[in-house]
Amino acid sequence: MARAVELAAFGLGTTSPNPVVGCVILDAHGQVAGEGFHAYAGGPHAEVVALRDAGERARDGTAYVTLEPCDHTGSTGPCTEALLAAGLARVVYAVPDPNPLAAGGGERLRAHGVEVAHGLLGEEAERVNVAWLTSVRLGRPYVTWKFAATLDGRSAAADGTSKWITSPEARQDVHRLRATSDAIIAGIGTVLADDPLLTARPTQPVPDTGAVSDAGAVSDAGAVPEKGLDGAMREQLAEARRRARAPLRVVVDSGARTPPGARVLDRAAPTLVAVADSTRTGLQAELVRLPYRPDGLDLHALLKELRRRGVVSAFLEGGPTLAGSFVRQGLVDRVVAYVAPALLGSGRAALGQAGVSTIAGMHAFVFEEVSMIGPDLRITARPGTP
Ligand code: AOF
Ligand code: ZN
Repeated sequence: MARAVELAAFGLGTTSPNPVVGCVILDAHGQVAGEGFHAYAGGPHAEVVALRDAGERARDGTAYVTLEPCDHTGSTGPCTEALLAAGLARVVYAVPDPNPLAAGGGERLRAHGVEVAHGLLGEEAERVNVAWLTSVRLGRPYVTWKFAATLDGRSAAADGTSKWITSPEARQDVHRLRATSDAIIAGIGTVLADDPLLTARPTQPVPDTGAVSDAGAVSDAGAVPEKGLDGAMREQLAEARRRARAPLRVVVDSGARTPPGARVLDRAAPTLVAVADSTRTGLQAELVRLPYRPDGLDLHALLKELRRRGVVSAFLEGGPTLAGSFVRQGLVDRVVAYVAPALLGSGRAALGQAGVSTIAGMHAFVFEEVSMIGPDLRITARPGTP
């Protein structure tokens, strides 16, 4: 199952709106007979790739799958049927499928005499697929808020200058995280102040599954992503990359103040500008109109719309005000902080108003991972209490 989780991670960044799934098949003697992962939506499921690899050796064998095998006909046929046809004796899956359309595979297999078990390495399999699982369970994309700050938590100096707080290595790491996201969100404040491109421009291969099997939590610069994949899976990965689309850029801009010449509107990637439903504008951009609340655009409505467009993972950057709104509304699933070894003592805080006025109202997080990226720290945390 550990290998299946590792295989699943090869799909990070290319499977949306589908999950990442890995599968390993052992023959009747317990020897590895086949391996597979799901590489792109519309492509074969992990189980089918592994069954093809195993051929006749799958008979009376065991399949280890990170997600409950599907029992539906979507863009491909049900994996339950494929597993039954191949004559598997046992199927072990890590996480039940929360998608009501596809669930029930475990029961179906059992009903046909296959020995079924689940829960093995559930936490690991959950972690690698957390974005998709969250998007299905909550009906909205998984949101990662990223910021860069000094040791004293400031993202800009008193005069507003903010460029290059963190190192080139940290910025490169951000590009890799962007590349494994389906959408990159920024507020109008950031667009006006920095005129960012909001595109993913990684120089290292993506996804890099070297160390951390987390949704987009990639590290170990320079690792060869295809390492350990046989020919068929390499082809799958190559096909997935050919089909990969640039992340959707989203500007939260209630008053439609995005300048027509803003770089975020260039042709490098699609862009969506979210405006208040009452805003009148001639802005030449794809607009989505959302209800306006006293404290800004309805972010739940924004996320719902993004999910409708197939966004499973969203990367929130740029703008302490917008980040504060997301945090206040409980819409941040993960924080990735790049912390530079420097002090400012004054200047803009990384996070704006987040609805907290007393310590009891603090938003509690638990640290998940910490590593050095060049001279900086990268810390990831998720909501919760230890
Ligand atoms: C995948 N890959 O390896 C497995 C999935 O539209 P389809 O046919 O691709 O089906 C997508 C659903 O199938 C998906 O939402 C999930 O519930 C289930 N399992 N999906 O994309 C896989 N095993
Ligand atoms: Zn399937």
